[in-house]
Order: sequence, then C-alpha cells, then structure tokens
Amino acid sequence: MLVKPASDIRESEVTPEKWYARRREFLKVAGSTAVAVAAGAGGSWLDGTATAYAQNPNARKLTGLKKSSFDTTEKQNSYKEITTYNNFYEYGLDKGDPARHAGSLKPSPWKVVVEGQCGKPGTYDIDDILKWFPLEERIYRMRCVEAWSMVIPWVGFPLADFVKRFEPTSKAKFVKFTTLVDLRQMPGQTEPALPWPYVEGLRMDEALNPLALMAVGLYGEVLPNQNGAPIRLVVPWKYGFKGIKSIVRVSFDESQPVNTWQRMQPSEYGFYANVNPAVDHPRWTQASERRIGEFFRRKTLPFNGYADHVASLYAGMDLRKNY
Ligand SMILES: Nc1nc2c(c(=O)[nH]1)N[C@H]1C(S)=C(S)[C@@H](COP(=O)(O)O)O[C@H]1N2
Ligand SMILES: [Mo]
Repeated sequence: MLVKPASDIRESEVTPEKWYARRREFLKVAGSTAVAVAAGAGGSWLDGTATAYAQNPNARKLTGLKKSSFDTTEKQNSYKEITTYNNFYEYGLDKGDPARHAGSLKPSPWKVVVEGQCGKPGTYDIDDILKWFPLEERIYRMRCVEAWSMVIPWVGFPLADFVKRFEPTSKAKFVKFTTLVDLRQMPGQTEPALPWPYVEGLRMDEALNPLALMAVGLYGEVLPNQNGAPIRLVVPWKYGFKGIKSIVRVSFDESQPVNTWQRMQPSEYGFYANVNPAVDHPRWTQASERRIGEFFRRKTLPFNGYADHVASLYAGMDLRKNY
C-alpha cells in the first residue's frame, strides 16, 4: 500500500463525508485509523475494473416539460460536471466512481414500495408513477456539506404531489426514503462504507413544501444512473446528503427516522441538515463554498438562498441544536 504523507493528500480526498466512510472501510481491512486516513489517498476496491464513464443505457429525452417558477438564473453547471463529480457511495467513495461504476444499476424495471401511515400503501411501478405527475424542469442550486455546490437543471415533480396521492393519515409525521440494496447492482454495498441501505427522511411539512422535488431527470433527459436513477429526492435548501438516490421505499412514519449520515456520525450530521453558514461543521467552515467550475469561493447563503420559501418551517427552532 502506498502511504502518502498527509501534505500530499489533496483537499478533495479528505472531504468530510468520505472521512468516516473511508475510515470504516479501512478499519475493517487494516484495523487502524492512521492507516485508514493514509489509505484515503490510495486505491479503492473498484480500481481497475472500469475506465470509461458509465453510459446511461436508458438515455431518453423527456418532453413536454413545464417551466418552474423556482428557477435560479445562476449559470448552470455542465452536463459533464453534473454527471462525473458525484457522491453515491454504493459505487465507491471517490467523486469519479459513480460515473465509472454505476452502469451496473438497472433503473428499469423498477418498483417503489409505499407503506406506513397512509391510505394507499402498495407497490407501484415507476412507469405508472411517471404517468401520474406532469414533469417540470427546475434549475436548483445544490450544496454539499463538503462545501462545494452546483447549479443543476433537474426534471421531476413536486414531492408534495407524490405524498398527497398516497393519503397520509394524521399519524404520519415524517416521510422516510430508502435506497435499493442489491450487491450485484450496487457493488459498493459489499463494503461496510455506510450502513446499507442509505436512508433519509423529512418532516411532513418539509415534504409538503413546494420546493422539494422528486427528480427523474436532468438536462431534459432521464437521470443518469450516477445521479440516482430512476428516481431521487432533491431538497435544495438542505445539504446534498438529504437528496437520497435510487429510491425503492417511501414510508409514512410517526417518529423521526435516523438518516444514514446521522447514524454514521451524529455529532457532525443531523436530521435537519439545513444549509446554514452560521453553523460550521466541527471540522471545517460552512460559511463559504466552491461552485464546481469556479476558482474563488462564494459566501454560502442561509437555506442555500431559499430562505424566503422555507425559513418559516423552522420558526422558533434553535438551528444550532437542530443542525
Ligand atoms: N443512495 C445514496 N444517495 C445519496 C448519496 C449516497 O451515497 N447514496 N450521497 C448523497 C450526497 S452526500 C450528495 S452531495 C448527493 C449528490 O448527488 P449528485 O451526485 O447527483 O450531485 O447525493 C446524495 N444521495
Ligand atoms: Mo454531500
């Protein structure tokens, strides 16, 4: 194993979310934190298995898209940036891994189980789900907790419409989302980098906020696998890890779910995960961010610039405690 001195490790290789996952992965192998951190600069379990970027075998234009009133007018990131710089630990921990390895995901056929406190539980086919909701394009800022950001033209439908269709009962206080578990389609799940499956959740009023999007495409085409095909969540006022990919289960729950990153390291990743420049991550600042493709950092905006739409959801809450 090649062990680089700490000063040789690029900033992008010791990014926050990766740190814990990498440590877990290597603790198993090497049994030592020191080796684990050094190994972060070296090979991953998938190195050498593929070199070309995975192509989306189902690439298909989406037509008849409505324009959204929520669009940002900021410059959009390129298709290449959006599809080759990803977090999707089911395919590896490096930003290029999902593009290289997510070709093994089969987004069709695909079913989504809806369960819990609702009037219409069941197993629904993605093709039917797509027929129920008119699609729209929404150009959203996205901000990762690792302090980079992008502007992405998503295609999808409001999560609120999806939620209402299944008639949640008065006991449904939270919506929990779960990603596929399949060791052949998601080979990264053979490593304990994260506790699989990936899980996320929203409070019911957050889920009903019109900004929350169920995304099924970007740049006018169906989602590439690496971005979470065939259906993923986009919550633009929260850190990127809330945007769970490749969803197979939606559950209406009475109690607050424990999301994956909160389970990994609760002192650093909370349930709310609202973009908040005033609350630093314990190991780095959240006051600024680097827009992918730009050199200079920008100041991070409260709620990622969506405060007018969502700040009222948290009136009276201490957002230092509820991070
Ligand atoms: N299932 C699953 N969903 C996930 C992740 C993951 O590792 N697995 N990573 C999250 C994180 S940390 C971010 S920043 C976004 C990245 O989305 P993108 O690759 O489409 O930009 O996906 C989120 N959704
Ligand atoms: Mo992230």
